Amino acid sequence: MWKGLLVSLAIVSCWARMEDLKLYTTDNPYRVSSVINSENGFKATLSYTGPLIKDSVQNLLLEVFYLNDYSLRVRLTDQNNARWEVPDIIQKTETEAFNRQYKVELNYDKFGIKVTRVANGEVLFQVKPDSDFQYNDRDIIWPLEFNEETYLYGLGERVSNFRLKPGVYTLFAKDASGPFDDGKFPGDSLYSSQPFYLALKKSGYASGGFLLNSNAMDAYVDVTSLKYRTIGGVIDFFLFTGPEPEDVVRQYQALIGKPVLVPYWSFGWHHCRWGYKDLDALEAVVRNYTERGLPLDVMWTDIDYMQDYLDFTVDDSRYPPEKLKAFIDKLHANDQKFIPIVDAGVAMTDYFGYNEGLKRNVFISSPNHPGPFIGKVWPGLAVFVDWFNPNATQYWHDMLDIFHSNMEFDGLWNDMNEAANFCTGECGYAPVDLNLPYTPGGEDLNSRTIDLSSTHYNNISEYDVHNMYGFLMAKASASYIVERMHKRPVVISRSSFPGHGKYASRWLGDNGSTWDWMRWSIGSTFSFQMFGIPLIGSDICGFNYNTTAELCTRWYQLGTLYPFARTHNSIEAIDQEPWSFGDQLLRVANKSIRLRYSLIHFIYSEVFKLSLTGGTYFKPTFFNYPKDTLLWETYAEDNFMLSDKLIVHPVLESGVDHRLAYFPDDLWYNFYTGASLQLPENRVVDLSADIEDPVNIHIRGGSIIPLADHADTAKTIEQLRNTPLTLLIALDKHGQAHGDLVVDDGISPDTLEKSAFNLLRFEHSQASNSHSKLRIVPSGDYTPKKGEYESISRIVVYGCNKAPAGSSAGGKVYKYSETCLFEMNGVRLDGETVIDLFYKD
Ligand SMILES: *[C@@H]1O[C@H](CO)[C@@H](O)[C@H](O)[C@H]1NC(C)=O
Ligand SMILES: *[C@@H]1O[C@H](CO)[C@@H](O)[C@H](O)[C@H]1NC(C)=O
Ligand SMILES: *[C@@H]1O[C@H](CO)[C@@H](O)[C@H](O)[C@H]1NC(C)=O
Ligand SMILES: *[C@@H]1O[C@H](CO)[C@@H](O)[C@H](O)[C@H]1NC(C)=O
Ligand SMILES: *[C@@H]1O[C@H](CO)[C@@H](O)[C@H](O)[C@H]1NC(C)=O
Ligand SMILES: CC(=O)N[C@H]1CO[C@H](CO)[C@@H](O)[C@@H]1O
Repeated sequence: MWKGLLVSLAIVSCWARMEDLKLYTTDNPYRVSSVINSENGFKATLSYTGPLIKDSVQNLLLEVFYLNDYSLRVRLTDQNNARWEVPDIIQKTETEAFNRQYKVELNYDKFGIKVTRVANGEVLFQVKPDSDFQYNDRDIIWPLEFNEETYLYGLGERVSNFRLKPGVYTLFAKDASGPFDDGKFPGDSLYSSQPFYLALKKSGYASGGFLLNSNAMDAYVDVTSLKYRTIGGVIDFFLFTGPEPEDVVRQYQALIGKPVLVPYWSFGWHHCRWGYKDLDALEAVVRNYTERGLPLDVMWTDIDYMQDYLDFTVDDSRYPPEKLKAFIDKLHANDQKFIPIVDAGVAMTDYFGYNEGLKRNVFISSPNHPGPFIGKVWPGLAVFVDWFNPNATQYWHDMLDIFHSNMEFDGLWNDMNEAANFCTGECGYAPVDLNLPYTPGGEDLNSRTIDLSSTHYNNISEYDVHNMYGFLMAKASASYIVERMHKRPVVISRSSFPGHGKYASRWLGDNGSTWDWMRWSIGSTFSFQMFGIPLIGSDICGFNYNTTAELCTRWYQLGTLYPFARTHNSIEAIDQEPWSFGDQLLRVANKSIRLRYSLIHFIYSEVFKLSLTGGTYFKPTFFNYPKDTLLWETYAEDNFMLSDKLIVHPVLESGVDHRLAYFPDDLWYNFYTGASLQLPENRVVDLSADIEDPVNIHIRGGSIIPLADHADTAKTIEQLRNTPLTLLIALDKHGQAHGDLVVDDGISPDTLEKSAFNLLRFEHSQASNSHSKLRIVPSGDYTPKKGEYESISRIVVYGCNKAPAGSSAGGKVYKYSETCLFEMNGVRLDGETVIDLFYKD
């Protein structure tokens, strides 16, 4: 692919202004030589000329690839020795760049690279020749300078404000759902490593970057810069030019894989709790839902069901096999699903899970003795599957087969997969001293996890792959569901790594039942949307500590709009089932779940589309209005948008019955009444928010949303596949609107490959003053089953300023203040259709 031509590049000997030079004390010791240019990039050699440091890599190979017009890859590897590189994450893409949106300059004398945006000349990033760039064996610094104030997001996982304040952020997977992370030195770790950032400048232009590296690292965020400091691997850096935040996210997800298609049912209501000690308790919960007329789609079970916490086993005495089978059969007969937990640690005891794993040699090896590494989790001593061993996936699938024959689950919950370990390093041994020149997070990396000196198949070191454990476990669980159950995967994992969303999903972990944690869940959800894991949410009402009636009630109003909506609770906390706090919570929980139900076709369709295009569903409002700086500075995370159509302002504090809400400059209608919002000059509106009222939602002018009829009485979302739809049309100022509906079977794993779905496009436009047209344009090959998504019952128009006079479907018409209603007599949804709507002139 390299043409082998020696073409001299524009040499810029000194970009740095004099005052910048003072910022750096180190002199980058690498000199550039042998630059070879090609159509799709260039490569060069970097030779170390600095003082003798044992660890410095002497000769680096620099490779720059123009991946396409929007994405650039910069690789720096050791020219003489192989180093650890993350396998199998990057999607194969055509290398095509015709109209590159970026310009690359290389500094020769001392290594430096500068990438600017062609459109406006702004610096997307540069590594300055006088920066503290370094490439030592176990201490690599990749310092990015943005030249002006830059807002940074991402770099997960953490509980923090969405925008990362200047500070240090550790990327090392850990079972520590830690406290609020404000970047204080030495940095905090959480369950995942997600080394992707989104950068936003005052110009409103966004870019993004991704360091493909699985070693422990710190990210130093500053006002105009970001520095990655990793303890191994290589520099394999990707730049995305946007220019809007949503573009950046799509460009990133095209690289790491678009989100996996999850089943329709996974968007239903999920119930879970740690501490339901026997089958009777699970049965009582399901019965309580039914008796109270509350919908329930998915019942879960935490570690309680296991025999002595052994993976793949069920405690026969507390969950008698016959009765358990009848319980799950009944769930299935009622269109409900069942998800159990499966933990990472396999008990080191004489049982099939352990014995079979030994036979197939699938466990991670100890650095201290021959045989598997021994940690400790819920069952006591435990060993851990080495996902790099070619036997591992088949072992995992075979074990899940045994489990599935005892407990017919529909999805899997993967916990403790950072991997968590109650010992520091190997139990019974001192942790092996890593003797690191630099320690991300400042704490011994062996603390409460697998000793980093343990080894995997082919002598891969845990040191290099620690951050991938949860991702690889979830991937193996997902492939079980796809390959052996022939269904779309629902795998809710605690740890993740880039590429996770292509296979599996997430919840936000063991949060606390506090107002703060409820608020922080919004920013965390935004982050995971960027990381490509749309099916995510936090435990509604909170996990640790005791919730309160008011917090729980407000959390239902917010949480039933998370992409993944589950209540879950710790064994140590007071009850928080919807019936645990009297009638008010019960009423609000019921109404909130049913509000979600009414939106289910919208939710499903919008998240489905992400599997085709990438992008975000539950997003910061500024993703839709990137030029509105007030939205990113002041109002970034007390509100959110669902797709580009609904804006939500939940109540996030105690003791209030109204709240201030900022709206971007647009046309907005009250979602429930259709009243158009009158915005004052500062566009801040005092919204009433009584605790019994549904959460404040406004629909953006120009949107069409399909609403499920009978959401007020359905027992499961499955029933809503077979009820008519109401189309809600919110007009923009030109009388136009559009929206989508995806129709498919909701479960097949090969829907995308076979194109077995219909994407119905709704387009509303004005034909004359008294006549508008709603065009329904289908595309795709799915033939609905009888009754499925059959008809439109009504069309409701927000912003119609005339009285309706009738429609081509001949039904009755009504006018309520600013809202018009057309009864449609069940216009069928098959084939291309045009519906005429008439108004009195
Ligand atoms: C089910 O409801 C009953 C009656 O309100 C209550 O006593 C019981 O604790 C509930 N069961 C569970 C598991 O919440
Ligand atoms: C929940 O809603 C259903 C359907 O509207 C109703 O039948 C039931 O009584 C409600 N339950 C509670 C507790 O509000
Ligand atoms: C896979 O398992 C078989 C036994 O089933 C064993 O002989 C073989 O060594 C294992 N392969 C590896 C790579 O560990
Ligand atoms: C395994 O890797 C370690 C360091 O990562 C090295 O010291 C050792 O020699 C390697 N062993 C083999 C068998 O390649
Ligand atoms: C939660 O409430 C229970 C029962 O009132 C109490 O015993 C416990 O100490 C509380 N826990 C916390 C963390 O406040
Ligand atoms: C605020 C809060 O609840 N933080 C807790 C989250 O959960 C972890 C345990 O999983 C605790 O260590 C934190 O204190």
